[in-house]
Amino acid sequence: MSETKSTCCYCGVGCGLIVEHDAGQITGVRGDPDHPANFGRLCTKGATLHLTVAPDTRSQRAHTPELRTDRTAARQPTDWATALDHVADRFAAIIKAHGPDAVAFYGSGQWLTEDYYVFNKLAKGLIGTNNLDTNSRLCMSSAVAGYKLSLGADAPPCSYTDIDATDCLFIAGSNTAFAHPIVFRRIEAAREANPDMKLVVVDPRRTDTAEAADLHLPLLPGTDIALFNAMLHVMLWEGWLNRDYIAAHTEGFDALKRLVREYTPAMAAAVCGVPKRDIEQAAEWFATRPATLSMYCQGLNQYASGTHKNAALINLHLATGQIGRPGAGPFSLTGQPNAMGGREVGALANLMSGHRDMSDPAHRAEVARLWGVPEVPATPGKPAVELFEALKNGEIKAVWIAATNPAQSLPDQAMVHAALEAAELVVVQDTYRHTETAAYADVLLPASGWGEKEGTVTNSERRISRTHAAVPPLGEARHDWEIACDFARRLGPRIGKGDLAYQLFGFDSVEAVWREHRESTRGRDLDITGLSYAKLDADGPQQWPFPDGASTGRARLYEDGVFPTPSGKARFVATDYVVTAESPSARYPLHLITGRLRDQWHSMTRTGLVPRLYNHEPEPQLHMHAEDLARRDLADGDIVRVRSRQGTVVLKVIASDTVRQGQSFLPMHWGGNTMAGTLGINALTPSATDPTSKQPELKHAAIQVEKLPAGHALMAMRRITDTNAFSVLEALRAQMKDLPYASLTLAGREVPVVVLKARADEANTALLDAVDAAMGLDDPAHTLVYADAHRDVAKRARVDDDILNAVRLSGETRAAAWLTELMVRGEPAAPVRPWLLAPLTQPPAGQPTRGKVVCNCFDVSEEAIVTAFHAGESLEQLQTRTQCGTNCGSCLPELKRLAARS
Ligand SMILES: Nc1nc2c(c(=O)[nH]1)N[C@H]1C(S)=C(S)[C@@H](COP(=O)(O)OP(=O)(O)OC[C@H]3O[C@@H](n4cnc5c(=O)[nH]c(N)nc54)[C@H](O)[C@@H]3O)O[C@H]1N2
Ligand SMILES: Nc1nc2c(c(=O)[nH]1)N[C@H]1C(S)=C(S)[C@@H](COP(=O)(O)OP(=O)(O)OC[C@H]3O[C@@H](n4cnc5c(=O)[nH]c(N)nc54)[C@H](O)[C@@H]3O)O[C@H]1N2
Ligand code: SF4
Ligand SMILES: [Mo]
Repeated sequence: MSETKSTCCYCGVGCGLIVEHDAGQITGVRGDPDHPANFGRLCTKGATLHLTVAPDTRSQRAHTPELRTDRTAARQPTDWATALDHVADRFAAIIKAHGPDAVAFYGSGQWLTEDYYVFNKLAKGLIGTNNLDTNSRLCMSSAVAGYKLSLGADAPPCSYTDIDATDCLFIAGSNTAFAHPIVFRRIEAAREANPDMKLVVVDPRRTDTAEAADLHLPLLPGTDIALFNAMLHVMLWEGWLNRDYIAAHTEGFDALKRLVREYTPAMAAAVCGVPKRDIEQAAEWFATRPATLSMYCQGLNQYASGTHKNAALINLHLATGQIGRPGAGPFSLTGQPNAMGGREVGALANLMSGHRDMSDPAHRAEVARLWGVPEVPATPGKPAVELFEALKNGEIKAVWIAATNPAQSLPDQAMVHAALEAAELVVVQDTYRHTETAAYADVLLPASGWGEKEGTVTNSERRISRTHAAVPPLGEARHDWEIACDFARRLGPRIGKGDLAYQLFGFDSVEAVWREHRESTRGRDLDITGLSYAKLDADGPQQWPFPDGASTGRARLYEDGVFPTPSGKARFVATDYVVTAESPSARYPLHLITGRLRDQWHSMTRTGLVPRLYNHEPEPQLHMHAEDLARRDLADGDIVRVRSRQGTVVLKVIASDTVRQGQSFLPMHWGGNTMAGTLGINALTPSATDPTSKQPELKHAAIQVEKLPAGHALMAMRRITDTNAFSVLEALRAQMKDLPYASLTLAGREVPVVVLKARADEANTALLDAVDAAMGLDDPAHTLVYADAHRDVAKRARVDDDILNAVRLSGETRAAAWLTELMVRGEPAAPVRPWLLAPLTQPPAGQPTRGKVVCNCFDVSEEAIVTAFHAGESLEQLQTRTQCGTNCGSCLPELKRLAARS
């Protein structure tokens, strides 16, 4: 067995890991004890990475290029030369006929820095269009715009070590416990070491992060600016401001002072829906604790007021001088593993390499000189949402999508799907082939993925880590940067730039790409000319800036109070609060909030392959307050139709005490692969964007909820020991598209159980036949059958060697939950055999149900934990007995909450 150091490809915490592999197969992962982001820890997602590349998942990988020249036909496997020549022909023809802005690239914060660099140069340098945007537009663009507006440059000034040094941690719009778990482990450790440290959490929902807080401000969605302005009002009134800092290092305070005069705590209490004294308490701690660190993420960024939400929070740091010191500063948590790299490379439609400014002719000339091209285009390209709108209306004719799944993750999915339908050419470059977007690809290009890639990534704290390939790319997959170079050299001659293309894209290694990027940072705020691959390998990950001659990177920026603005001073931004793009109304009375689950990553292309990652939240569910359910005559577990102004989804509703009355929550992860229809949950979200950052308001919509009229219920489960679970999923997906309701997920641990829940308008023999075939229930010799034609009830089950391996219930599905549980556990079926096809809601005596799995590492369920607490066991005793929460720690916040409540 061999080991290779690399990084986790999920969140922006940027944990280092050690990949274990044997004969070209990755067999395990563990945290890298030497990596300064995680010191050996991994969360549930990082710790299961090897399972996303297990042998049985290979059927889901893109192996070979695929091509179709006829839209109505299926793609056929082809070779790289044919695929790339075809795309080059089409791109060249479109560019000649309609100009370079008729093509576009849509990339990803999951690219390595080198991948971004080459694609950026391809679009902006060779083709001459700024139509290159990425999913970071949905993620960090308001943070970028906020930093630039307030501080003059896009540079998060803090480090993870500031968590240990702070006296007040102010978390706004971030569910750190779920979305940046290893940062949350550090927060827990820091609070243990310093019990005086205050934790304030600003989030409409009572998340696990909020549950841990000393003070939770459950404000109404979108109202953060009113809260921050009121906190400043209190600070002013109480004399808690740092007048010296304001005078020496900032400008624009007077305008802000005038503005916040009207933001009294009473006014903000009414706007935000939180008690006045909590606003005063938050202001006091923020201003008067020796060091205050804020952490924020999509609860600020993903609003049409996202840039100003960021700036309003940074105002508080500037007014109190809580910046540029240990434990103090505004710390935007990056979402994706390398969104930071994309910012450095300038891989957004309005950015340029090395934090240069597209509107500055001198900066454009510098980039043109670096690349060796006559000029780079001056007009910003189309940001994500506009890019897809332009595709829909024909202004953009061809799109190249890489390492992102826009047919699930963008807002207003009806528009996005129509755009992909309307495009003349869709190229999709992905590691996996089952994404919602790949369904629209005319050309599918197989990319290497996690564990196969060589290069660099930058995490939230500006720290650059090396990724190393543990195994070669699967099949004919190639690295993203290589695909871009090969394509550029094919396109060049076709658009009269043959020699140039060879000059620009002659990189002979990934390191050659990186060295060119490094040169683009010389003399800039993010200067990394003192680094090399060799140095990063020898000395470990380093923070930027790290200029030539430096011995270390910089842990903290702005310690001297000098900011990269024309005056050298930071800027206060006076901004009023604005309501959400969509306010609740009589027709759409509920706030809908979207966000993340602990164990799923985005559109689930990878985490969705791992059965145990469904155990914490098993299926698409709308979370609602019990009173709101009661008012609508809804019960926990009902199937509901959710409508917004944009669209409709149908899913299960559950009662939850994490949302306030009048609000609801939907995880962002569920798309057309897991639900009926093709659009997923972003059918509901509006395409309204922030005017500065162009980031869409993905966090919020206004909705109505009503019970789905009863139809014909269907439920089918298959325990997979004899075939590939993913081929079963694929067969079922084809069946569920047109159903009024469907949920298609996995359950289990080592042995996956495929779970289909659905409603049809009426009993449907063709559907049942197809489901039975997929579930292995079509062999009469091995199938128990029950049918009551009179009541339209028909059931089947299959037991092999006393193990229940498949069930299908049609017309009456009461026993579904305990049957699924029996299959997950793989326990003998004999004791319950007479009842397998009976209409029993509860299992016959003696079969406990166990509910959701809280600790995924040691497979400990909520039921078991609550039972133990009720029996008087302490948290420590429980942990000694079951080990729950002692490995990755992702479930610790929940364990503590369950302990506190019993
Ligand atoms: N498990 C997991 N972790 C991830 C990811 C994942 O898919 N799964 N994705 C990664 C990525 S790319 C990102 S961008 C990050 C996102 O990380 P976070 O932003 O922390 O995660 P979210 O759950 O999207 O949203 C955070 C919180 O914002 C709250 N919120 C909603 N509206 C408002 C508001 O108006 N004001 C305030 N103050 N709060 C509000 C929501 O209730 C939610 O709890 O997570 C990263 N980490
Ligand atoms: N309603 C709502 N919508 C949201 C959000 C929300 O909070 N609410 N959050 C938004 C945010 S912050 C984000 S970041 C987006 C994320 O949305 P997406 O980027 O669309 O989501 P992913 O599922 O991460 O898609 C990444 C794709 O890249 C592929 N991939 C992985 N590694 C590689 C590689 O090295 N090369 C190539 N070529 N492909 C690779 C994966 O298989 C996967 O298909 O979703 C956004 N959408
Ligand atoms: S916190 Fe989890 S998902 Fe994020 S980088 Fe670390 S292991 Fe990966
Ligand atoms: Mo993100």
